[in-house]
Amino acid sequence: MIWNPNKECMSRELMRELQGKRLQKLVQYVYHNVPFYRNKMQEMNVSPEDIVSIDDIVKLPFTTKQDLRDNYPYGLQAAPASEIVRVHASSGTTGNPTIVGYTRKDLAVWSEVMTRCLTAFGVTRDDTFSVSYGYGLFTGGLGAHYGVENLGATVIPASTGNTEKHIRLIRDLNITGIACTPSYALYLAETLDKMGIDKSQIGLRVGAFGAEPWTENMRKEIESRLGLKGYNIYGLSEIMGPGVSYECQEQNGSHINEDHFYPEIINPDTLEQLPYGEQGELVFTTLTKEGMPLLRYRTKDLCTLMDDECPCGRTSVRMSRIVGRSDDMLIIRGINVFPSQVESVILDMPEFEPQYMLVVDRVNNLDTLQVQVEVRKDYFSDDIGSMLAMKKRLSDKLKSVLSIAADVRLMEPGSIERAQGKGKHVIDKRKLQ
Ligand code: DLL
Repeated sequence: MIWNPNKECMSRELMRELQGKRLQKLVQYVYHNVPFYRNKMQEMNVSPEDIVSIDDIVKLPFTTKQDLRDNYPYGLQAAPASEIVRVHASSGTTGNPTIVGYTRKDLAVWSEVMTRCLTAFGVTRDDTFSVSYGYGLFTGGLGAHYGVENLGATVIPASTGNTEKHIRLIRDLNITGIACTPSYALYLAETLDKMGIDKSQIGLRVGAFGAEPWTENMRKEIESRLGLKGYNIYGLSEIMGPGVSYECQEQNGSHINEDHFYPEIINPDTLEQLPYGEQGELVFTTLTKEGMPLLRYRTKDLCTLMDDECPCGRTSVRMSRIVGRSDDMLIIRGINVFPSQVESVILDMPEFEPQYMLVVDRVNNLDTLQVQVEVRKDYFSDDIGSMLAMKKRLSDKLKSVLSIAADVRLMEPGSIERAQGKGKHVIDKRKLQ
């Protein structure tokens, strides 16, 4: 099923025309309402009249997270305060949080794009759907919530926490769908085991997983443990929240809601736009947003864009999985390491739980990488020989994938802290020194 074929299946030509028109309007709007953008454009000698088609987007300035911080809290807001009906905030680990204000129309667009996602995942009015992203300042909970209601399915605003009670509700209310982070989905599976409930006793059939990077192996793991089909959903608060892009039944990349969020890939060093198919940093322009519209926002997320035809009938440009964030990438002894590479290796080996932590440190001026990983109960033993052999198997695989040696620490099942929201997989002690 396709929620809005008019937009999701629009011809490429008409879509580009629509994007061009919307960009023109957007540039006029921010030029006249956001001094930050007016100043930037004047510095670059660009006026709103220079923007005629979507290809002119390259003439416009970029926006970074730092710009949002510098203009905290409302400096980039374009709509008057009286038009803002909701505010979300994304917590950074450092500095000011990012504040995002939404007008009534922004919220309607958000519900619409979320409904497109849920429909692509196969959710219908007959489903009972648990939203287990955190509610509150985080966009996950309320963003997904209004999408489910707009679709006409029944929403259970479970949020996170209280997992045993949640599992009883999943069983007793015959909940068929769930939206949560992949980390929380795993935690749910573990709690099911602990409670002695088999997946055949619950009716979950579809999961909308996102808010953090995850791998194909992680998908297989969650699917087999919860007995559902898992779909990727992507988004970020600055641009809207969940619902920027979504997988269809083909699961060959995520369709971008391009009539609202215009994607580009750039080389993060030269800032040049890259052609489809090349990996780089994802950049979005909000084509229709009123509250806090952004021009060419640098997400720091690394991926590729694809515009080949998708058998599902949607014509929108698709993005690959996020391979990592440019600020998540660890440089260890000069080599680029992404936590997702380690996750892939671990999940490929039946001996390990999908629970791991990378601890990076600097000892005698040399970077060190320790990989802590939990051994599954059935594989954990007192036999030192077999444990050492297991450790060596993992060390060898990591070495061949990462090109650097990692010090593997085998941990007891259940010993690494579980996340209910976004998982944490890296402790970089070099930054703490
Ligand atoms: O995480 C919005 C969201 C909520 C998306 C629920 C999907 C589901 P932020 O807290 O602003 O917003 O974090 C945005 O999370 O730039 C990515 O680095 C990462 N991210 C989000 N979805 C995915 C995904 C929400 N499907 C940041 N795969 C983004 C990989 C993701 N990374």
